Amino acid sequence: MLKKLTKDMRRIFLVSFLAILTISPIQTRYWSSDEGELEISPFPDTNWTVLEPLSFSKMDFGIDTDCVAYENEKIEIKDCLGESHPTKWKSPDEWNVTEAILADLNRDDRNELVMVVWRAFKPWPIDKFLPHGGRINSFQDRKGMSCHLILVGWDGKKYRELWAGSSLIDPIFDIRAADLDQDDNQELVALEGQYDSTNQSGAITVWEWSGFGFRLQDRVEGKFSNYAIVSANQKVWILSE
Ligand SMILES: [Ca+2]
Ligand SMILES: [Ca+2]
Repeated sequence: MLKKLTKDMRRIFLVSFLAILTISPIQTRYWSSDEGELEISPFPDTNWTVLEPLSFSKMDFGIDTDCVAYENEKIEIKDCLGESHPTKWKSPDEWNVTEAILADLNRDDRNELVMVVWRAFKPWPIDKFLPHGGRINSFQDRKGMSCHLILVGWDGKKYRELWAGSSLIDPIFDIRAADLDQDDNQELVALEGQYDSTNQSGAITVWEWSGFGFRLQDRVEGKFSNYAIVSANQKVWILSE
C-alpha cells in the first residue's frame, strides 16, 4: 500500500517528476478538462506552476487551534496547543489510512480530510437477504481488505465522518484535488489500480461531488504511475507519462 508522502518528499518528487518529463524520451501527455472530459491539449513552455496539496496546518478547517497528525496509517485531529489537550477525532483502529489530503470536495466552503482508507470488507447488508446477493464481493483483495474514500470534517460543532463511500470497485491511490475546469469547485483526481495488482499503476480518474457522493467525470485508461497537476495562464493541466 502507498504511504502518505510528506510535503517535502512530495515537493522533491514533483520536481524530479517534472525534470524527468523534460528530459525523458517517454511521451509526456498534457491533459486538460473540457466540460468534464480530459483531452490532450497544448501546454505552454513557460510560466507554469505546480499545484501542491494543502499542507496539514492549523486553520485549514476554519478552526484556528486544531492540527492534524498522521503517522503509521493512523490520523488524528487534535488541539495544536499541546499534548494535554484532548484528541478531537482519530481514525478507528481498524482503518489503514494510506493517504490523506485537505480539500473542499463536498462544496461547503470548508476543507475536510479526504482519506483513502483500507479496511476489512463488508458486504452490503441488504445483500444478505437478496437471492442474488454478493454484488460487491469482488471489491476486495485476497486478504479481505477493501478500499474506500472517506471525508471527515467539522460540522459546526464537532469533527465527524461527513461522507464514507462503500467498497470501491477498483482501489484508488495518489489522490489530489484541483479545480480542473475552472468552475470554482475542486474535483478529485486519482489513479485507479486493481485489487491484488503488483503494479502501482492504473487509469487517471476525475471525480466530482454530486451532492450525495462522487460521480466519475472521466477516466483515461492506461498504466499511469504518477502525474503532476500544473497551472498556467489560468488553466490547469494534468501532466502524465
Ligand atoms: Ca468541504
Ligand atoms: Ca471544477
